[in-house]
Amino acid sequence: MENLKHLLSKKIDEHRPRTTRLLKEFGDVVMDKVTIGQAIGGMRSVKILVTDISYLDPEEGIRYRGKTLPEVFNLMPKPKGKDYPYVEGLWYFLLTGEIPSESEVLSLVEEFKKRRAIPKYVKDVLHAAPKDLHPMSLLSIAVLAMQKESKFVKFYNEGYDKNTSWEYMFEDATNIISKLPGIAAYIYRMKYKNNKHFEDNNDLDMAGNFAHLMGIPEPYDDVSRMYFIVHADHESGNVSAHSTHLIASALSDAYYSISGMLNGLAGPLHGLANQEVLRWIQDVKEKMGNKVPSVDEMKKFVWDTLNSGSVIPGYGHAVLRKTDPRYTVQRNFCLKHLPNDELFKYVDILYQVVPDILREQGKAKNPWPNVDAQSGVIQWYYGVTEYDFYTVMFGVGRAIGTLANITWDRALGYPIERPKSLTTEMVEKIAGIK
Ligand code: HAX
Repeated sequence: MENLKHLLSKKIDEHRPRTTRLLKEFGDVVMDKVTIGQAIGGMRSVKILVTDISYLDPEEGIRYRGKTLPEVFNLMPKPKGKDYPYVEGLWYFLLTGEIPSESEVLSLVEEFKKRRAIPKYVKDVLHAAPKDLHPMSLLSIAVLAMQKESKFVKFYNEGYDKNTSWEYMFEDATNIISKLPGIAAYIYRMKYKNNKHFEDNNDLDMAGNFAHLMGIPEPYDDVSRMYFIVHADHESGNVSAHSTHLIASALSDAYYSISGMLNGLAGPLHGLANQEVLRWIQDVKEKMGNKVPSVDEMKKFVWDTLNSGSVIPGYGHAVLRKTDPRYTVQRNFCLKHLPNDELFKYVDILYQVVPDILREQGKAKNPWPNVDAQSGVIQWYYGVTEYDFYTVMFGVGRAIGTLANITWDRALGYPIERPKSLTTEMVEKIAGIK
């Protein structure tokens, strides 16, 4: 951990003059213009945020620190005999941009183990919540309950120094990531498995221990490694990443920021889409009397959904204009591990029919599948059939990227966010109609 902090400190020292120079010497250079359509239409495509953790190319998809997902999977150290890398290594990589060595990852694995115990009061809070509360709300509440642990708040209250404030954000962030998988598994077992829990297994890495706490055998540990890594980051402008950044910009600590991030992720147009996909497929299955539909039957079901005014969950994207590489990674996993699974066949037929239908309908700018179209199928196959829970695991993954981002926000001294708003009348004047 000291190695990681030392390297991060060096990277921050090297980076700061770049940001300072851009601000001081080039602060007035125009990066983009804003149209009325963008102001009213969710600020789509306005170039207004700066991050080096990941970049989303509309045609190619996500790159973490300049590397594609297959490159990340290939280059990062893996536990012996496993197909997917240590998730702990991703924390190192996203923070520093350097692929860690095996010993660097192993020291981080040990550090995460030291930090992963869940405070008893968090469990008490979870048990006190209404029984029918959505697991995303439970996760958000659990994170918020831990806010009293914030090292950043203590540092702020005892005399704040902008220069070193990132160190306290980094501490809080590492604590949150270490604890989140255990909290997620606790919520799962509390809600769906008669409140029967397992103890942490100290021989296991973060994802291995998560699979163990969920009570699901191999290769679910590898599924979890893949799942947490593909969901970790998707640039800064999506709802979950932007909420984290926005909340942290008020010098709110990482607990407040991640709790808010989870609330944004819980929206059906964002992270909840993966549960919606499963709910929707179950609906097709029921209507088809449990048989795999023909292409024509599936086309009819897709059109019926669109004509009822609903979106096709798992398809479309605000930035991407091609099949999401996160979809492809998971599709390849399915082709290898569950090619004959019935739900996978449904998803496969949807891949054959939905893009053409969305193109024919002519509304969606991107007719291709996104990350959420495929992920639920894998979870279902390994026994996690409670699809309300899928976004919780998305949230555990997403915390890694967003926490790396706000650690760097503090390091680079990003100020409080405060865009300007206008009244409709002012916009009408700009449009020349008033
Ligand atoms: N099915 C039906 N219609 C769709 C559609 C879909 N999958 N995707 C977009 N459209 C529609 C939009 O609703 C919009 O219609 P209106 O003009 O009537 O409002 C129109 O096409 C233009 O939308 P867009 O510009 O292509 O897409 P947006 O940037 O506005 O929205 C969304 C992007 C991802 C929210 C959208 O594609 C959608 O609702 N998809 C389904 C839900 C989903 O899969 N969400 C997960 C996205 C990935 C993610 O963030 N995961 O966390």
